[in-house]
Amino acid sequence: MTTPFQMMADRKDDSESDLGVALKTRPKSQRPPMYKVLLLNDDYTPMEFVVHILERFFGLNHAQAFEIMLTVHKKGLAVVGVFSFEVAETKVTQVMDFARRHQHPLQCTMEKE
Ligand code: TYC
Repeated sequence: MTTPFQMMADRKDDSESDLGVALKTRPKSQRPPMYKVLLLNDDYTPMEFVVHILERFFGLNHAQAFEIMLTVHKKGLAVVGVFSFEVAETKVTQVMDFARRHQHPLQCTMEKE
């Protein structure tokens, strides 16, 4: 026969049961993957053109755009924003089309964060 005392002794407390299960069955993350948009340096694209692109397609003010352009110029590349796949792809296409139309070799790419 099981006594009430034994039944209480067999019950798992919250830290043993609930929390343990919660950790093992962690719900799948709902957040979609995000993509970094990268701007690459080259020797020919004018600095003012890059600043204009950063203002026009990435909504940066002049000071922010100039700072990121200088980072790309000095370091070789910089992340100019992080977006959903579709938005990142659109930004890359806009930049590449605009650069090609103006005959500058500027390169813009994206990579999963
Ligand atoms: N390096 C270029 C120059 O000296 C400027 C430049 C900056 C080009 C950033 C591309 O993504 C770039 N005119």
